Amino acid sequence: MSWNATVLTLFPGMFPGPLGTSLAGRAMDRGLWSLEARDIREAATDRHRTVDDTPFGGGAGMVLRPDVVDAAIAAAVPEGDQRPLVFLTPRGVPLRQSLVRQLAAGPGVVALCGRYEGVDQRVVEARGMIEVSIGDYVLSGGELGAMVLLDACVRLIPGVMGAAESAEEESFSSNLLEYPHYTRPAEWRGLRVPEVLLSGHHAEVARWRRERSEAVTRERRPDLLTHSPNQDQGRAGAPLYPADSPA
Ligand code: 6GU
Repeated sequence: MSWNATVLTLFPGMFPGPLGTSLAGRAMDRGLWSLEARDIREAATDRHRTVDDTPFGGGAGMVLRPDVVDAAIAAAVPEGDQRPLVFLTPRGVPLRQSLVRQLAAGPGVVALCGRYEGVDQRVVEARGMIEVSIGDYVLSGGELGAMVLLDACVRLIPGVMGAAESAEEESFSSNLLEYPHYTRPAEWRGLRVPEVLLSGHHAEVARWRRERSEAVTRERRPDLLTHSPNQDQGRAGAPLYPADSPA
């Protein structure tokens, strides 16, 4: 039983892209996960292979048609498929490690990549899609978002990371940014590694790291230290797929 990703996109040639190399690529070669990128355009029915149309109500850009997107999903997703359907869009809920953990623990994902101005909202709702954004900036399509989501999930699949890359202490596991890292040489261009790290006192090292983590989090991401509703995403008792909520 491996973890399976299906990506629906107008640009299937963008995949596997970076997911075919490094940790994710090796894990794919080892059969720990699979990726199928499917062209949404193959679900178009007219002779021009039309996938989009102008927005009702006017405005710029084009919108992916609900019938075409629905047919693309039907063709890609077998009856009874238990995988959640994730729509990558800048108007989605922000992607967090809590959601990544839950998706990684399941059977895989079906990822729909938006292009143009968007996707007709009726098919988004009719298919119960989870709308997810990877950050507060605008990308030209959901493909890079899908790659980010998949990379984050794949590294958590059992067997993908060795002890060397263990995810236990890293940023966001504890809602803190990581402490800084140092290696040899102990002095470089006159700059010494913090002495406590050379001391061999494990308890003092742990205390120093915790203090540095808290300081850098206060400085760069004070929002991580205060409660926000989205931090409940994925926690016990909280909904896996929250409805739209303010950022
Ligand atoms: Cl998932 N898609 C696009 N087009 N823009 C984004 C995004 C996704 N996440 C942040 N910006």
